[in-house]
Formats: sequence, C-alpha cells, structure tokens
Amino acid sequence: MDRIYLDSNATTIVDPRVKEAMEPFFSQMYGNPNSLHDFGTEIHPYMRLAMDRLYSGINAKDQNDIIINSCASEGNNHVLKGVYNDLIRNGPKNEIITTQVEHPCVRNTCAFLESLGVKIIYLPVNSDGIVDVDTLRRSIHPDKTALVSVMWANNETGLIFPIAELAAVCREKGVLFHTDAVQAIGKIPVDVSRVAVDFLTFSAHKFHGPKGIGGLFIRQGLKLTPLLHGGEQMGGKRAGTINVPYLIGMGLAMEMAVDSLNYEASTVRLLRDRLEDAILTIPDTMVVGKRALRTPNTILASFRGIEGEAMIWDLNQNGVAASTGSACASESLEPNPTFVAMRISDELAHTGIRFSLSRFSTEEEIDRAAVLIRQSTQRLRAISSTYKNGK
Ligand code: 7TS
Repeated sequence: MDRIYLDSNATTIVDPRVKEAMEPFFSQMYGNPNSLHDFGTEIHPYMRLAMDRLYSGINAKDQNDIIINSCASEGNNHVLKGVYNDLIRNGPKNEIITTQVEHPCVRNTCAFLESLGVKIIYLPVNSDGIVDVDTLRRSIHPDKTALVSVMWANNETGLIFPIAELAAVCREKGVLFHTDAVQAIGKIPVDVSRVAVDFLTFSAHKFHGPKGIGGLFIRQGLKLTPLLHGGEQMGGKRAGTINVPYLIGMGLAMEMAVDSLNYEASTVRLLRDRLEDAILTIPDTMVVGKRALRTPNTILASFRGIEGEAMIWDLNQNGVAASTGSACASESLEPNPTFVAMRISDELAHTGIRFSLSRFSTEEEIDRAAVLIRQSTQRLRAISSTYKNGK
C-alpha cells in the first residue's frame, strides 16, 4: 500500500531537480567559499545565482540583506534576541509584541526573554482566528515597544494574517516589524517591496528544499547583533561556513516555489477543497478558519469525541501521515494554540488534526485519504466514550 503524505506544513519532499542541483557541491566543487584558491572561488558564481534567486523570490533589493542560516528557528531567535540586545538590554525599550498563535520557536524565545525581564504582549486572535489590525494598534507603545513579531501564515490553520496592514501600523508608529513567513513562501505571494517588514524569516524545507537551511531578510540599514559570533562570513552577521550545497538547493527551490504559485492557488487549492468537502460530510466535524482566509494547502479539522493524537496514530496505521500541528510540540498533548486562542477546545476535541498538501499531492491520494479519514473517525468514535455520552 502506498503511503499518503499530508504533512507538508511540517516538511516537504525535496524536489528531485533541487536534489540534482545540489549534487555537484558535495564531492566535486567542495571548496570553502572563503578560501582564496580556485576550489573556493569557483563556487562564487553558483552562490551568487542562488542568492539572486532568493532576493527575487521575495522581491528584495540588493541593498537589503538576506542572512543564510540553519533554519527558521535560528532566524526567529536571531531577530528576537538581536532586538533584545540592541534596543532593550542596551537601550530604552522594554516590550515585545507577538501573538498567542506563533510557532514555539517564537513563543518560547519570547518566554525566555520574559525570564530576563522583557515585557511580552501576546496578542489574541479574533473570531476568524487572525490578529486584528486595531488590536495591534492599541497595543503598541512607541516609546516602549521594541519589536512586533507576527507570522505571515499560521502553521496549524493556514490562516493568513494581514501582514501589509500590521506592518504599516508599525512603520507609522516607528516600531520594528518581524514576520515569520515560513508557511507563506511558495503558497502565497510574499513581496517585501510592497510590505513594510523589517525582518522576515523563511526555511527551505517548507518549500521543497533541503532541511537545515533558511534565510533571514533584514531591511536596508538595520543593524542586528549576530546570534553566532565567529568568522566574517555573511559580512560578520552570521559566523560559520555556509552550507553551500544546501544554499544552491534553497535558491532553486525558492525560484520553483514562486513559479508554482499559480499551481498552488489553482490545483493545490482544488485538491484541498475536495478533501475538505469530503471531511465535512463526516458528522460532527469542523474545520478551523474560512477557506478564503487560508493558504491553499492547509486544513485543521476537529472531529467531536476524537483527540488529534489518537487519529494521527490510527491514520498512520492505515498509511496516512498527518499531524496535530507543530511537530516541534508533538511530544506534549497540549491543545493547539489556535484552539486555545479561539476558545474552541471545549466544543469539540482538545486537539485538531492537520492535513497539509503540496504540489506533489495527487487527486488519487486525496480521494483515497478521504475514505481512510472517514473510516478512521468511525473506528475511533466507536470506542470514544466522550462521543457517545456527549451526543
Ligand atoms: N515557523 C513556522 C511558522 C513553522 O511552521 C515552523 C515549522 C518553524 C517556524 C520552524 O522551522 P524550522 O526551519 O526551524 O524547522 N513548523 C512545523 C510544523 O508546523 N510542524 O512541524 C514543524
């Protein structure tokens, strides 16, 4: 039986063309790009091409910076801890604003900064599951707020936040704005020339590139204390020998992700809607967030009487890979942050189950998954006392 992968918000298959493009940089062109001999310098044009692809992928001008790093968790840590060092520890401000539904690498870094005395404001979400622009506007204290950090699209629900408007409020109030765009790149257009973001993070493995490499966009002229001190790589902004094969892969993956945006918005969206329609024919089921407000590939569903973890286990037994939300939090049986923020945990199960597609998902897989999901709910409800008693 062929397995069905519906966990593309956790990670994606590396596109075979990306893998092929990386190949020569392991054992043929393996020099350190900082070396002065040919082994080092012959790599430069390939790196330049990869960087150009990253810049044009998010429509960034050359005067801005994209720091290559190991993952989005690193990029997010860099922004939060860098701003802490630059504006809070050594400066006049003492507050960071974020949301209740950020990925753990933002929320837990904020919790760490809180332990150092920083005031963190966790913005709630509205009944649509997104942050209101007015809520942010009311929460900013221009003399105290050092940074606002709001994700572009949510990893659990796919809900897209009004980043252009949120960034504009921050610009107007003179406050730095960061967005974690991990779940937006390759799914919806991301254009830093139109949106006033100061910092933006992304990660190659979410758009069919390799794991272990990401990028941090920094708007021209902004200073950010490095997270890693050491050599002069990345102009002194991030020490450590760059992972050349992965950078080459990430550049191509970015170009292909942007080229595939129409396909995502049409075909992937249709497949997602097909699966969602099928899921919604199962009794006592809900999907979080309006379709039009979500990235085209994501469904967070809740089935009354069924905890997400139980269903993941059951589906996995039957060849379907899904998740409750962030794999980074999957050891703990905590409710999804979105469930808590939207106060929906009491109505249905405590945890939802996320199905996330990609451009590699097929119609045959979706139709097979729909049947398997229905069967799974029937099996699990037959043994669920909360379902039987609650009815
Ligand atoms: N930010 C968001 C919004 C994410 O979804 C993830 C990974 C990260 C940051 C971390 O990225 P990394 O490059 O450090 O791996 N999210 C998930 C997820 O939803 N399920 O598994 C991983």
